[in-house]
Amino acid sequence: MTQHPELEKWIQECAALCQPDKIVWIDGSDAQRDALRAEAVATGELIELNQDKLPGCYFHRTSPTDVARTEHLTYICTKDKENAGPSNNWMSPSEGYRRAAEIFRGSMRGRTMYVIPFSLGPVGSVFSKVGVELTDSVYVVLNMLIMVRCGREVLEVLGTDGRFTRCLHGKADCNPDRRLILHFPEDNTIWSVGSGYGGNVLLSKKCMALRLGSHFAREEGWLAEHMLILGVEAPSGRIEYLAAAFPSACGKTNLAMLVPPEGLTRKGYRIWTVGDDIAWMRIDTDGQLWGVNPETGFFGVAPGTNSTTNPNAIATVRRNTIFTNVLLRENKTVWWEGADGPPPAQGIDWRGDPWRPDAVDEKGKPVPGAHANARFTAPVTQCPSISFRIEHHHGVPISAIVFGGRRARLAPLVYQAYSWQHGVFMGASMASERTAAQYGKIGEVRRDPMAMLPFCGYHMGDYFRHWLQMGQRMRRPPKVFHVNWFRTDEEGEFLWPGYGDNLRVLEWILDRCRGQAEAIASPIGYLPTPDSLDMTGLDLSPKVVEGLLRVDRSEWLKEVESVREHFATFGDRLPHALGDELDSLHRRLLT
Ligand code: GTP
Ligand code: SPV
Ligand code: MN
Repeated sequence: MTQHPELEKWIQECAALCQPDKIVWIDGSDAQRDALRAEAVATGELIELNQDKLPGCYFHRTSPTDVARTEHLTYICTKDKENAGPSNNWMSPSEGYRRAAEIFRGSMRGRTMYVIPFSLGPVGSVFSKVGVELTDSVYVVLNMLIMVRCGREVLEVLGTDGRFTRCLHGKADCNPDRRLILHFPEDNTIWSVGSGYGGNVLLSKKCMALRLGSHFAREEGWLAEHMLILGVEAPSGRIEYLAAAFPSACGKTNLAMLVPPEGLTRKGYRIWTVGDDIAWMRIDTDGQLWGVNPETGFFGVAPGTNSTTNPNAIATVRRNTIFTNVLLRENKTVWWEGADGPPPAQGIDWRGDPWRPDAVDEKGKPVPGAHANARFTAPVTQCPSISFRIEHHHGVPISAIVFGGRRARLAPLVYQAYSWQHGVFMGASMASERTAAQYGKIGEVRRDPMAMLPFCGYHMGDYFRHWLQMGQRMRRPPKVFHVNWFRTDEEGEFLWPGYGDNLRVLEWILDRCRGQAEAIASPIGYLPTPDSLDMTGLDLSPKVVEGLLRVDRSEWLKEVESVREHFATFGDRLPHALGDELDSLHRRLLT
């Protein structure tokens, strides 16, 4: 199907290594997609869901040892170890290719190798980057058809000599001991073997759009970030856009699809969803930052999603959706913890075992029906709040950048940076409690700069420098903020209702960008005055509001020491400006 000799040669090399029985090109047509769905249902790779209730929807279970990204098996393979930095696992390119090739060799015998040409960003736009993923998983193909622009139109722009990222994926035996997710930025290549789970295998997503994307972005002077983008339409009709970086499973999808609460709906606010996970942002000819969502699908966390928390997500996943690792009900619909309605009396859990709501394990702990990191894959166009500008070649102008994480204590509901440089410091020092989106100890606080810890493909000291330089190149850089929806009281209950009510905070943020809302200067940044946040219709006591906005100096002094240790890990690649910001924060806390 291709006129591109280099692409053809690479496919032949990969085929020689993996030895598939046949090679099939993905053309992006509905007919081919339908045939692949039917084939996957026939082999049991997919289960067809109730087509009356969930038209076009399918269900897939990954292996129980393959349900989240495996960061400890993810490597950056640069010639010089230093360039991967302290936040990444490193392997030399030669060792990476050698070790992965041993696993790939012959692993596609009896299988088909699919060739998926795809574009991140609107095809033909200045943002667009082309990749080609080779995979032996139909599940991956069907997900990619939702997640990115695929097929013939991409091959056309690639022409006979266009640049593309080489993405090779093989399931092999899905054994964690024989699993590697390798990035070769110097070769524009990604190799992933031994997994069938989302972020490990949909190579357009974290692997290309972020780990390699961050390389492209630094070389070419733009930003590739783990951020949602949303537009807030004010009562006047003006739409302003924010980009927000929260670590995995910390609320990006939810915020991106926010539905205004009663009190603010009356004011006439409306939300437009641009993206829920990844933002690519460039400085346009007007000297301002403009961003796109390079993807076309949502790969969202299912548990906790219901008509109250995220009605737009519920409307989005009613059709043409692939559900992964949720609970299967007898009537071939799906359920997860925190879904609408009571749990079903019985069903088949994410492992494929019979399940009842009162099921407990050997230790007497309740057995969940869905995995905590169960996901839905759905086209963005099905979201009722989807922006009308998702195909716009310039993207949308970004007024504010928001950082956030899960902090039970410390960080107040919202605060604003004093400058771009202070904002970069806030991003570089942010931390969050670990979630189920990656393997590791849940709840442990870890530093996750710009929510990019697992996704920045090069030395993070250099990444911070790049952020600082971007600020200098912009005529009017976005204002920078930090939010925390997860502060708790002594009983461990969330102080803030979150979800739709987060719009109250966004309203303050955008008012600040226009120089309108009131604020008080505090040691950590500008804080809202208690009545500058619109709390109409919310029943929060003054004590709770005070609790949400409090800055505890002794806790922050401990934070300063902890950030100092974190910064020390970047050695002399940490820009001086960030050390200066830390010292300034320290001084402000002491006065
Ligand atoms: P990734 O797809 O892993 O990058 O995650 P994400 O950042 O898109 O997170 P998502 O929106 O899926 O939210 C993850 C979890 O956080 C869900 O269980 C939500 O219910 C919960 N959550 C989201 N927003 C809020 C909020 O405002 N308050 C509280 N308390 N929980 C929230
Ligand atoms: C995340 O973990 O941040 C996700 C899901 O968005 S994955 O695609 O697995 O990376
Ligand atoms: Mn994510």
